This record gives sequence, C-alpha cells and structure tokens, in this order.
Amino acid sequence: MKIDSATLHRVRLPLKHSFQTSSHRKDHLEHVLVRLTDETGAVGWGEIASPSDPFYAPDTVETSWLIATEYLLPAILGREVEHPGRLGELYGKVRGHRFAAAGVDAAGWALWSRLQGVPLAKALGGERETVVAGVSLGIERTIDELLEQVQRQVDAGYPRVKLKIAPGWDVEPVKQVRAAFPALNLHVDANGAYLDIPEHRSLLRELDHFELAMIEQPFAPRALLPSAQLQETIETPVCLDESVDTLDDLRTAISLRAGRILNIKASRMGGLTTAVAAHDLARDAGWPVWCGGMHEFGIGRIANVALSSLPGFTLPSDVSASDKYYARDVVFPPLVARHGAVAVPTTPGLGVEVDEDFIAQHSHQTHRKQS
Ligand code: OSB
Ligand code: MG
Repeated sequence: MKIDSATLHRVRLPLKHSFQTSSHRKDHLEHVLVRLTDETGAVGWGEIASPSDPFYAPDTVETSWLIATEYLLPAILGREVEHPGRLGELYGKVRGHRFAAAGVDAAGWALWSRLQGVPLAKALGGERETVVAGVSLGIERTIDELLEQVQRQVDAGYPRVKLKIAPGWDVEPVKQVRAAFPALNLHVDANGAYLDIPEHRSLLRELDHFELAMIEQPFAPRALLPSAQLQETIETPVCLDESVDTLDDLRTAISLRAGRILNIKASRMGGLTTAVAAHDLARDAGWPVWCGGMHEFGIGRIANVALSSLPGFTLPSDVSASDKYYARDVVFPPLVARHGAVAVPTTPGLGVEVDEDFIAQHSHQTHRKQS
C-alpha cells in the first residue's frame, strides 16, 4: 500500500464517570484520531490515546500532535509499504513518543487489513471470536461509593474488576471489596505509586492476603529490581504496565523476574506490531498477558479487541463496552459487552463504521497532509 493522505483530528469527549488514578483525576479525554488513505481512496483509522498530562508516560496530547505532524506523517506519506509491520522502519529514528507512533501504526494496520479484505484480528494472528472484558475502577471518594461502582459493574456482567490503589487507598478498600465480593476476579493497579521503602513494601505484602489475581505496577516504571524483590516475597503475581515500553524492557523484566504477568497496551509500546511481538515473547517465557486500556474511544478500543483475540491473551482485557466510558462513541455500532464478553469483528479492517460527522463535530484541531 502507498499512503497518499493523512488527517489528524483532535477530539474531546466527556467521560460518563470521572476517573481518579494515583496521579490525577480526569472527567474528559482528548485523543488524536489518525485517518490514512491510500491512492485508491481506501481509509484506515487509528487512535493516539495519549493522556493530556505527562503523568502516565512522558507523552502528552501536545507532544504527540507535534511528533505526528512533524516527523511521523512526513516519514510515511508517499512511501510504498508492503506490510504494516514495516511502517515503524520509516520513522525508526524517532525515539520514544510511542503513543503518537501507535496511532499511526494502528491506522496503517486498519488500512492494510481493509485492502486485504481480512478482519484486523485475523491480520494480527487473532483466533478468538469473543474476548473477555474487565473493568478498571478509579479511586472513589468513599469506600461506599467504590462498593456501589463494583456492584454496578458486576451487575453489568463483567467477570473481572480492577481497582486503582495508592498509599492511603489500598488495604482498607481492598479488604471491604473482597468481603463484599468473595468470589470476584479482582486485581489492583498502583500506577507506580509505591516507593521502595519498608512502609510501602509492607502495605504491598498485606495485599497478598486478598486472593488478588495480580498487583499491577506497584513501583515506578524503571524500578524493576524492587519489583523483582517484591515478587519474590509474595504469592500474588506482579503485573507490569508502565515498566515495559519496548521488547528490550520485556526481556529485561523476564530475566529479572520482575513480575509474572504483562499488561500489553499497543499505545504504550508504539503500536500493534510491537504489541504482537511482546505477546509472542511473553508466551515463550510463560507469562500470561492481557490487553490494558487508555480509555480509548471506539477506534482504539476495537483495535484492542482485535489484539486481545490472540491466543496468549488468556486474562480478561480492559476492553469494556463504549457505554462504560462515553455517552456516544466515535464508531458504529458501539462496543457492547454480553455477559462480560465483547465480540471480535469479522468484517475487513477495523470491522466497525467510523462516525466521521460526529468526529468532525467534536474535533477542535485538524491537520491534513497529502503525499
Ligand atoms: O494503568 O491501566 C492503566 C487509564 C489511564 C491510564 C492508565 C491506566 C488506565 C486504565 C483504564 O486503567 C483502563 C480502560 O481503558 O478501561
Ligand atoms: Mg495499569
């Protein structure tokens, strides 16, 4: 395929329920949607799901926009690419800025699979017809409000619930949720909020008593040694998210036994190509994987559903239905979960219609470039 034109839309959507992590609170999301066409006019969409602030990763919506417009799109426009797995070579000199690269990579995969007449999931090597979805719940103001949120998601049919934790919001909320939902598949995500100090290590070890499926990213992204030391002292698997940006990070983490589970986010790792390679590497190492989310709009999330259909994704993924996040989504039909499972699209490309009018209405910055 030859990429003939590229358009970026910066789109803002309000969240139905504001979300607090260990680092910040948000009530809306602003993502950059990438629209690529080839010379026949076929279209592929991808999503740059960078948070607005540099608190999850160094990226922001502004830096992603800059890198996409100044480096990534100029590198791919007018170039002949035989396979989307090779797109990254065209901008291989760009260090970091993986969220921006991931949006471009995903649009390339969507376009290519559309041109090949195969569903994106098949193009990636997916095998499953449905994927099991979990939900991720933020830090609430009170434990009662948290219990209400958990109940709501259990009632909606989700079989796995993840709770955000931070020092001051950990053992007590987890104890109460576990007491109220003894059989629930439950896990916690600290987004790196704990320090390698005795007080924090003992809080994390206390969490070992609640039959959690995993403790996700307890320490800072680069703190692989503390993570390995914690894993050695607890039964609960440690899951890595922010620690693994590249395949080399993953090899290091596996070799240090810094965890036992990997959260794969195509956004964090620079695209679907690297996400698939991480899946293969983790599988060889015996690490189960699941697909994390960045509160993607439907374009990014349907790509996450396709990715989650690969055989190594044996744990529930953060691919909740559109109505968990947004009153209206950018794709049609919106994602729905039945008994906690989301169907993998079976038609060519992304397998959903992109609502271009709705995107145009909510886009407050646009950039268009032709080869
Ligand atoms: O750590 O998984 C995370 C959202 C923003 C930043 C980091 C994370 C998250 C989530 C959201 O947990 C999961 C979802 O998209 O439902
Ligand atoms: Mg996480």
